[in-house]
Amino acid sequence: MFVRIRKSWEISERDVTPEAVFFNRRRFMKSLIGLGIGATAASLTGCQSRGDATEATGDPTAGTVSLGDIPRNPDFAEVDRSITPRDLAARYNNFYEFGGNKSIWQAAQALPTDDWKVEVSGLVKNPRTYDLEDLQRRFPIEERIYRFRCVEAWAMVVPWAGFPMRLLLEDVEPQSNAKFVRFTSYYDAKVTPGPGWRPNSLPWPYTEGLTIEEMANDLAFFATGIYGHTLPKQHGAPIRMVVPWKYGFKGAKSIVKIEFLEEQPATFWNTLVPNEYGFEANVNPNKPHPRWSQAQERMIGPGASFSWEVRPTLLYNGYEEYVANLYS
Ligand SMILES: Nc1nc2c(c(=O)[nH]1)N[C@H]1C(S)=C(S)[C@@H](COP(=O)(O)O)O[C@H]1N2
Ligand SMILES: [Mo]
Repeated sequence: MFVRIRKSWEISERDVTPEAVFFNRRRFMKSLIGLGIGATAASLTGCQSRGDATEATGDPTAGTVSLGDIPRNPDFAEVDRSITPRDLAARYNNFYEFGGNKSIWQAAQALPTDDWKVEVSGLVKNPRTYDLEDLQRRFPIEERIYRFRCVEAWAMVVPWAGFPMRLLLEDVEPQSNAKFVRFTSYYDAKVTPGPGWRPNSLPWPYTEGLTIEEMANDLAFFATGIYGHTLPKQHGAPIRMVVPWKYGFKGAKSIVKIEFLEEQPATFWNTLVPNEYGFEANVNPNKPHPRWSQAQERMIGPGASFSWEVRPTLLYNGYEEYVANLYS
């Protein structure tokens, strides 16, 4: 292994990969060598490339389009802390299809978003396949400032643009036996090989799930934009879920399918590590992750993570008044 000196703005390996520790690096290196690309493996493992990608080379929001004047929902016009700078949020991401560290924004540009379709099927009266124009026409877009909390204890505040999931529920009309919803992210092993994530060894595609009641909650949101612009690919273009009272992994990106089901669906993280990533996954300062405390969180900031603002974690990420009734 090479020895390297960490630059001040980098984040230690331990800080950034708690969700990724299960991915077996040794096996990964072997699989790369098997593919005849062993020579480039070192630059793909993340150790070396992380710094390069977070450095100020290139614009991580290039290619996004302004959404113009979007009405801001007055109920979600501010929170108890300042908005995370756009550039920082766009350079610090989890999107494991494209790699196992936070610096995947460049790799994620390979996501093909043309002619996007979202299929809604299963136990609904009106199954539909929406393209982006259909979504725009049917569901008026609004802006909401939400707290966001990753299970890894980093957090941010961002202005999403999109529409409440409830509007889609009303459009497709779930049948009475529909109890759960599964959301599926885009996946094509040719486009998103993910360094080290041998396609067969992980439960791709990325899926997440909610109960119907959770999906109908005021807060549950489909985001098609962020910071007044269309979503950059690394944030889950062109449409992703946002469920701000739950840990970030519940918010599947780049959604292609929504299915209404009778039984609770298996989901990506819950299948991989059921004792660490539960299906419900509500933000809770009093329920530690088996490997770290959830009592505090660090707001994404400039520089190294140890210099970031630390705040106490809020029950349901501060959204108790909206969601506590779901869990009583
Ligand atoms: N398809 C897909 N969706 C995903 C993920 C992922 O790896 N793949 N990561 C999740 C996790 S762990 C987090 S914290 C958020 C991060 O969202 P952001 O990068 O836009 O901040 O996306 C979630 N949605
Ligand atoms: Mo996360």
